[in-house]
Amino acid sequence: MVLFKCMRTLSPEEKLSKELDQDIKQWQRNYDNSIKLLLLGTGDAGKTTIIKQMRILHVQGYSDKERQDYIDIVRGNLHDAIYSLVSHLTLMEPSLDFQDDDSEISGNYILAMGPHATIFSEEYYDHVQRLWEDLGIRECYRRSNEFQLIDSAKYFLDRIYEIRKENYVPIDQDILHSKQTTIEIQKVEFSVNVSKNFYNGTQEFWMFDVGGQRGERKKWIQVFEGIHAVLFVVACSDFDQNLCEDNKQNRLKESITLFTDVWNSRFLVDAGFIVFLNKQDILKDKIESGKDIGIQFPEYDDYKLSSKDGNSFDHYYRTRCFIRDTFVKITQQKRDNVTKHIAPGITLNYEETKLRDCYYHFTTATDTDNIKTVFDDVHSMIIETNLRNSGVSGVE
Ligand SMILES: Nc1nc2c(ncn2[C@@H]2O[C@H](COP(=O)(O)OP(=O)(O)O)[C@@H](O)[C@H]2O)c(=O)[nH]1
Ligand SMILES: [Mg+2]
Repeated sequence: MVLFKCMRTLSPEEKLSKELDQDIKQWQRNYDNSIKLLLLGTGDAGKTTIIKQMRILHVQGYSDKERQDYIDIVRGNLHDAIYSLVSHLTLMEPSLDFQDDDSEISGNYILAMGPHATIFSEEYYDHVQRLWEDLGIRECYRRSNEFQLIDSAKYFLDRIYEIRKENYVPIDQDILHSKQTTIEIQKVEFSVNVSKNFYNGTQEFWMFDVGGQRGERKKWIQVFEGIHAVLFVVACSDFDQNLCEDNKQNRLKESITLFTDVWNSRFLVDAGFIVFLNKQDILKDKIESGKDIGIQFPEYDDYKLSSKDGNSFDHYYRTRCFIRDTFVKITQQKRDNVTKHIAPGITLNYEETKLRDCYYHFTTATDTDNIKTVFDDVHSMIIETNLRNSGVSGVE
């Protein structure tokens, strides 16, 4: 009788239900075996760019079809850049002007298209090229911290000769420099080679990307559970810029406040923390062109490098150490009381004594070689910590 029951043919519904059970079990196995990383940070810090680098480095990169999808995004970014420059030129204080009448005609042409244009003619690109050569527009670009301009403005405007071509196909660098606001929570899965003794030589990673603008942050809580490490991304070059969402708030200060909240979040007390001090290329250019972080952060004037950082007088080096140490200080502040939910309905209140490590890397998210090097370190550190916590040691 039992044998007969086992061999009976399953109905379509039973078959479907069994398949679903197997899918769920497989998903659970994958979930349990993966190391889960969560990218956090304010809007435009570089989170999505890091996800793109993982696709380039560890997944199959971008197909021709996916590259086609970036054509409109890149051209939209180019328009966003020139529109912003032209519309702010005459509003600057002290005010700026076009170099000559021809540029002014080109400027009016761009303004007449509005900020969200999507169709661009040959005539359009001629106007943009003329404007990008205009000395007034260049000066406006130099002062672009005074208004909102995308970070990749110069990159795309310098590449207009390629971008305007009819048969233009975005290269990896174009994809990495492009910007599109993240709204949905996104996930990229990839595997990394580890010692053959563990996990058959590979370790699976799941990396989550979320929107960073103020309005998007309430969605973050959905992905906090089971996270092994938070990668907190900071745009260091933001020190002299204000937020899109709130024109009075300094962007780097917003990032510091957000980091304080995330570091102290009771939902993330068990997660490892790694801070990516990002946009080092832009930070270096800014400091070398004479900008001074001491204007927005007066405490910089009395800042002393610690003995391990040496005794450098290089402004860029000192600035990046100053920003890092500002974050270090937050992690060293004593927390008086921690509330932790250990099970539904059961809450523990205790004084935090556990020392938590936080790791720091200086990064340029658009530079694939740099991200590869940094991630090799990050992967080994996370795998090692994870294995050590589970009582295994000796990772390659
Ligand atoms: N030059 C430079 N641009 C960067 C860097 N990181 C990100 N970007 C650019 O900054 C913009 C916003 O980055 P994105 O990854 O979308 O930020 P998110 O809002 O944190 O996801 C994009 O145009 C990126 O290409 C960097 O290290 N250097
Ligand atoms: Mg994003």
